[in-house]
Amino acid sequence: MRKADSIYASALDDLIDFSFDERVVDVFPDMIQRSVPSYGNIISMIGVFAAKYAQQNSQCYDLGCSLGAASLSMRQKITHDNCTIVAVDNSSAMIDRAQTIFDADQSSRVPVTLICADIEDVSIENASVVVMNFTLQFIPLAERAALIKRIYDGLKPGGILILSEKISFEDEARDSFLNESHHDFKRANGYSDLEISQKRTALENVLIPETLATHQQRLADAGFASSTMWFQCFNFISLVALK
Ligand code: GEK
Repeated sequence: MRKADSIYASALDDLIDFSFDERVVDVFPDMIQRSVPSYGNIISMIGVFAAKYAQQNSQCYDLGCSLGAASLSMRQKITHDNCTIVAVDNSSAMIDRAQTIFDADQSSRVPVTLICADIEDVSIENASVVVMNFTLQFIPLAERAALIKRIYDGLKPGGILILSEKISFEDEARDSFLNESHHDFKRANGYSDLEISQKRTALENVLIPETLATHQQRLADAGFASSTMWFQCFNFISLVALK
């Protein structure tokens, strides 16, 4: 059974910045399902996109893989020969737990290599699909353009980047309506006002959202031929950028 997330359920004297530690790993599947609208559908669609865009003799990357849900989804759908998945996260607690999940997964023969490293230190090469499912938002702003460019350079022609992010809106009224709607969604999933506000404080310096226009301009600047928003719910979006 999924262990319930109650990390922010009681008042904490000292709200330190959010980190993906052992405590978070324990409750991560519950936390992300109850916090990210349509998380399960997004994961399923990553598999569907990978089935279409993965290429023979290439690599698929899952950058900021957490417990490897996107890699599992890709693994179950990819049918191409000699296609491998490289899943990267800089939280050793996440990678250790993900390793036990993949060791137990018999659903496919597509090899998955789990790497505990900063995304910035991992070279991206011979890639047909790159996934950043709610990860770029944790990368320092000043480093995002270079990372996207490196991903573009590492993709083969016809390859895609699937980029999912929490975003902000220039229009203040729209921004607060969608933020509030997201908080309503969390309330409906059983989070209390205290949990919502403590989590927001803990994420404040860690998760930095940007506007859709900023993301799309950065993708265009890197060279992507197109970027299409295929998913939006509240302030959560996912794009497919095509090389
Ligand atoms: C999913 N994609 O389930 N290098 C490597 N990993 C990082 C870095 C970095 N610089 N910064 C953050 N992370 C997953 C969900 S969660 C999103 C992604 C969320 C990792 C961090 O350790 C965490 O596991 C992940 O990115 C973000 O589809 O929790 O909102």
